[in-house]
Amino acid sequence: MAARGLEWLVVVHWANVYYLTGFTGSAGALLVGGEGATLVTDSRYREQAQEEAQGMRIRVSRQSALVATAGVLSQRVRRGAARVGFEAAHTTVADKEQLARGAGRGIRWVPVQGWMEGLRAVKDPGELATMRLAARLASEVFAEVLRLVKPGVREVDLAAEIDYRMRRGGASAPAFETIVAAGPRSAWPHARPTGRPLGRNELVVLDMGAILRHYSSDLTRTVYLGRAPSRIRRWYGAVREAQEAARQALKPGAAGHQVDAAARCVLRRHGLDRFFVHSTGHGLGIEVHEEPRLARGQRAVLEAGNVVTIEPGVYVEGVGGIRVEDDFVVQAQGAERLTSAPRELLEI
Ligand SMILES: [Mn+2]
Repeated sequence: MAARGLEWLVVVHWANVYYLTGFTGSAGALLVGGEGATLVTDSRYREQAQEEAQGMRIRVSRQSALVATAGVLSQRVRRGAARVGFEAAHTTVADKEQLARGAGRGIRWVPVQGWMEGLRAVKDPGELATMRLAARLASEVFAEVLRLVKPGVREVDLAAEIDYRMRRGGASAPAFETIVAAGPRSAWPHARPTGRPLGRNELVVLDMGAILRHYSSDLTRTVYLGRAPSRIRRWYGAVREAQEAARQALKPGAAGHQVDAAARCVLRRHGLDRFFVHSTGHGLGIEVHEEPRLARGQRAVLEAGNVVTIEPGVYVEGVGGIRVEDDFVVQAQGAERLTSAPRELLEI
């Protein structure tokens, strides 16, 4: 803030507010500046804020958190000419206008981007311990649900079993809408489960993640119902090889695009790169998609303590898709895998 000449900063994105304060309410803003920071929220969250954001200055308002934040600013910025930062990626145009109207004249609004996300990208030992548990839960649920994967079972039934078991295992929610996609629909990377029953000789993609103690996991496995034809085995082998190449490229000092290229290069050698329609991976933490990104054009350099997915895939229209996804911690001595489900092609 000092480097950018900011006297104040308004943090509104829930994940950043949680990271900085511990507050999990869905309506709150953190006003940083003056002699410290103030968590501003509305009267629904009085007790929750006091319990979760201990040791912080908390201001509870009958108005919305945004209006109250603007009110605090208007009182504190009396002489005018204050520079106030706001989260450009998370403040809507309407929110920004409301802030500016309530805070009054004399404020210079400065858009900032990626500050808290940069802090969140490097996990401390406590966060890593939590993420190991979240990854273990997803792996255990996969192992349990595998017994239920058989012809005749509907995609929605399996998705419900996955969600239920994650919750029973302590998850507050799935980290995203669980994907169970069979047959030709497995070629849709983000298919929603349907009432369609699984059939014999089909690929099934299962993509699941748990939010455990506020941190996410993300795990994908692909199974084959029957004895896989040689073409499917070849594709699966190439995807696994691509994942392994990316894992080896995953180290402090490597750029995100280099890890992506390592996976893409393997699939190109197998003539499959045109079927790999998304990026190689993404950061994981309080949000299921966060910094750093493992994708084309990502020049940012990885650091020890980053947690990322590596999830190459091959999607062939009309035939099916294969994706294998695990979660890794970037470490100097080599990436640590957090998810533990078996990675060989499972034929059921
Ligand atoms: Mn993912």
